[in-house]
Amino acid sequence: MEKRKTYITTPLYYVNAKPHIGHSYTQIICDTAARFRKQCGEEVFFMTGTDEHGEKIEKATLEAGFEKGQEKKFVDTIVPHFKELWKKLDIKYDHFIRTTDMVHEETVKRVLSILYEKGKIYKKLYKGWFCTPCEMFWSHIHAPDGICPDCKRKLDKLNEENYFFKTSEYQNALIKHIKETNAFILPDMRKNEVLSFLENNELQDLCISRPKTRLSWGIELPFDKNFVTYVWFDALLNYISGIGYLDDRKRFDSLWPDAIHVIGKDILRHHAIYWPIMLLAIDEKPPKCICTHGWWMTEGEKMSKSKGNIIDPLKIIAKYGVDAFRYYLLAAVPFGYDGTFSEKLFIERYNNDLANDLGNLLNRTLTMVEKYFDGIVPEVKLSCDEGMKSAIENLPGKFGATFMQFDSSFALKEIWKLVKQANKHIEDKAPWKLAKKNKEELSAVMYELIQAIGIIAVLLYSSMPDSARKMWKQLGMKPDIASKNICTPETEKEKFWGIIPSGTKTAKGKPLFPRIVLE
Ligand code: ME8
Repeated sequence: MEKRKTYITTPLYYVNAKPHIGHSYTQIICDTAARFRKQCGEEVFFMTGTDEHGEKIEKATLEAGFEKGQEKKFVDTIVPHFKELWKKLDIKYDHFIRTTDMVHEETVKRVLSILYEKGKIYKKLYKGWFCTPCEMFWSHIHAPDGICPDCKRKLDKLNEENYFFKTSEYQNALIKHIKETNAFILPDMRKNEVLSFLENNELQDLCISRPKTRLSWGIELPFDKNFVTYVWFDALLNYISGIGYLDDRKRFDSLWPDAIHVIGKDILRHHAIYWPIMLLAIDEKPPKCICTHGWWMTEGEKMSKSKGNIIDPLKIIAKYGVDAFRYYLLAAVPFGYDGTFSEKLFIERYNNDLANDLGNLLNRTLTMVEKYFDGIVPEVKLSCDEGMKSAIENLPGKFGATFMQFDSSFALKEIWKLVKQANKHIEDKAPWKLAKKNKEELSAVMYELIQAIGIIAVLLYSSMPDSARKMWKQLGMKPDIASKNICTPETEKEKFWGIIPSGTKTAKGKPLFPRIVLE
């Protein structure tokens, strides 16, 4: 059997338009989690991709001037925009899956056949509400006023024969699973939301088809060529089709037990209700964790392609750099909550956290090591400052505990506590005065500051890979920072003290975070 690996996924984004800050956020969370877990010695497989079938895409194809039947040609023009942005954002995924990939289409057909043969899929006439933008059916109980409970747009009336999946049979099994599985849905407020929905509503069977008379761009049902598969039923299966469910069971078994889906709260119900039920119905386990973040808003509204209020991440990156952008998204909002993106807020945080706090600490310290010790990290004869030492030794543990739960904002705050403590240490000790009277104490202070920056760089690597690498280089360190193992047992935490050995030749470079001056 292959060694077990942590398997991290993003949603598969619709290719009806270019990606924006919201999509970037999910990608950055996943990339950061994958990098950090690798630093902790875990093996990780990180998958992302695109959702390419369904009504939205068919409509976008025609709007882009392509003809009906040319959907694949259209999506082929959009996918590179996603890949280009992920490259610019320094997103290191292991596999990019497209729902038009052959192995995915075959997997969807296989699962449909299994469920059909098991008697879990049946045909009936559907009369009721349908939300075209969300591709969701709504009963009169959930939408008595004809407005979509999710996107608040007007619903369409539908009267049509379709295939349904017996979702309702699994309602109790799912409630049990959610209650009994620790950290299945994160954060807790989302778990409670799902449980309350399941405990207060009778699940409706899920419509899993669309008649070809209405939609032809999709995967044909293996048991009825007059229908294509509902786009969500198709897309959710990517999480297993991409890791060998159909063609490489060994690989699948090594990855599926530790599957973590990172999603936005808009698609929680699909992931926390329909998806686990689909898996239970084919005798597979639900994923290990569904990790749900909030929304980026602009002017009080969710940023979304269909509302046309998006901010282009490429413009922000071009102006301020990729790591500043990554840092802002990861630090500004506690995991699970909504955040407002504005350039003003971005600049404020950049100037405070990166230019003032971190940038100053790095520049001042390296300048002093250069000035007082010819750029060489000094030997220390005195006993060191216990406050600095214990803050440095305890930081990785504190940071890791929250970071593993995806709370990057909280975890980064822990780093900034040390940044501020180190800056205060400089003010308190006034090395420029020590230089005149006490070289031994000066050595100790410089050593302490360098150790603080060393551990800060290592812990920042997953969030700001390029800047952390540059910090590491300025500290004079040669081996790749990505390979610096940070999850050592509690008993070994003193290893973090001395992470930058005495005698290392530092190499102060250009300031990493120059202040942004508003015109
Ligand atoms: O829903 N704030 O694709 P999608 C934060 N194809 N995150 C946001 C966001 C915002 N304003 N807008 C989008 C789909 N996102 C389906 C998924 S998965 C099997 C199928 C992010 O292109 C967030 O991760 O509409 C959200 O869940 C996802 O993009 C929706 O992307």
